[in-house]
Amino acid sequence: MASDTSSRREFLRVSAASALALSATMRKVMAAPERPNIVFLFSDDHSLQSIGAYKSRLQRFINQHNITPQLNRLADRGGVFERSYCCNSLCGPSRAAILTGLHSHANGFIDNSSTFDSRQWTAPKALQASGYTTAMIGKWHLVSEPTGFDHWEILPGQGSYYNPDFITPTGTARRAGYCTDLIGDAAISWLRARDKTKPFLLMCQHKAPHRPWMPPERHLGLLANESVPEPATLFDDYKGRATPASEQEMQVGRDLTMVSDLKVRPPLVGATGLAGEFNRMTDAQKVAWDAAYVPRNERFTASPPEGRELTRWKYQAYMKDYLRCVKALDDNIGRVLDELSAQGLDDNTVVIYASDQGFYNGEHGWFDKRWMYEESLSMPLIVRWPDVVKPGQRFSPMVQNIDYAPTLMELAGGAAPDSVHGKSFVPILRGNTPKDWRTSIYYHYYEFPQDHRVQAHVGVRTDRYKLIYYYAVGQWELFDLEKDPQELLSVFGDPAYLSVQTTMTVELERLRQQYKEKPYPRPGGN
Ligand code: SGN
Ligand code: CA
Repeated sequence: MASDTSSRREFLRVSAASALALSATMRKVMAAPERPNIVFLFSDDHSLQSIGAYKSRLQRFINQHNITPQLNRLADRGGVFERSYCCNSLCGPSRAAILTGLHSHANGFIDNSSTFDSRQWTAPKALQASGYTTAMIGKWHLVSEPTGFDHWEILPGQGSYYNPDFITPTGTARRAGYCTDLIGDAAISWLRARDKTKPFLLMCQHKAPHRPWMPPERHLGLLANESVPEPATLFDDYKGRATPASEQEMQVGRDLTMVSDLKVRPPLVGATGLAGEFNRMTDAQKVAWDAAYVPRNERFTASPPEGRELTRWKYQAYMKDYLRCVKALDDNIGRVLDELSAQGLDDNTVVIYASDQGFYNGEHGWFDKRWMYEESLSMPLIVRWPDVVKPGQRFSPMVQNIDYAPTLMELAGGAAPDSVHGKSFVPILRGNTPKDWRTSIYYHYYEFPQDHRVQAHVGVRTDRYKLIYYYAVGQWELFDLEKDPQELLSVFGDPAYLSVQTTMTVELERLRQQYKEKPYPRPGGN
């Protein structure tokens, strides 16, 4: 009997144990998959040409000088979107499109004088409501206060590079240090202090490398003795295009005249404006700056360049400072990636890197953005998602910033409302591009004449062609991107392109209807 009892006891013990084990397995099988954390690393005006992971005229130079090792690391372990575009190449409008998934006319933030209507649906609000803990750190630029975030600390407007102010729900305070590093610090502090019972969304948004391209002290000497390769179009004559291209005010040679742009004191010939930035510097910072920039200043003063040589001189000054700011940005991308690793979060965190739009690094003779031409239409987009995105993958379907909100929703196990214009690119990340994925994108830029006199325009881009309409002046451009990737010769009106022109014009109208775009304004307003 004794043995009977003990074997019965043993049976009960074993069955109870296996029941427990089974229920644990069942729970695992039946539970919804764990929702990933999302880290959205973002920057301002970061061109594809200045990222080593993107093929470009500058790729070799960037990698030779190790400007973006951390972004390259992210790209090597994740995937790179090669056709990623904005819908309106300006700061606030791009950010509003990202949050809402809507084109500018529908989210109401059409240019930098708009105020974001924070009553509307945004992806961060929806993620927060679904149980994510959410944070917004850095450049916001949407005027109204952030909503949908458990934690936020933002720069006022454009913010400052040195000793910037930050606004938080409790007020505004100046922080000592360099803006890009301070945003990195704040992101890391939040990652450490966050509510660890919830999945998280961290939006870490840098000011760099926005004008006036002020590098940190540690990178002031970077590239000092190098010569940055010039673009083939540095001396573009703007022939072969509609008139707006020749009427802008964003030429490196002619329009980069501010002391803060060129860092020469006393002012460069024709220089205007002294940036408030210099006034925020400590004495020690000013000494470091003088040490770095006095030689540039002296060389300039001793034999001031003229004509094309002046353009070349300004191009070098601009590009070196731009790339020094990119280097500091890259340092801080790396710091956040290291923090994720240190917390053991790599496997279940989707890391996205993007910038609000691309930028001209001297192409067409320009700095700034705004145009629907390739350099400013393009946005860098790199996504790391272990076990889903194959390391080193390159994606070619066309995606747009209106797709980010639905993508964040799908990553978090939800979906964006039907009214949203964008589409989730999660299927693309998984390697299953939907058969009906878009074959054209719609674009609308509004802000004229502010800052750089770029005429308002709408346009459509397909795989091979781009049609642009400057509606206030009634002019068109059509580019064959395969034959003319630099967009130097519009073929609008060329009989050989008549059928392409018709197809593209019809497609532009179709997209305007699909997105319920507003009619073109009548000349003279209203
Ligand atoms: C500032 C810059 C412009 C830039 C706009 C918009 N001038 O006004 O060059 O186009 O911001 O940039 S600066 O002298 O103040 O630097 S955006 O990225 O915020 O849209
Ligand atoms: Ca910008």
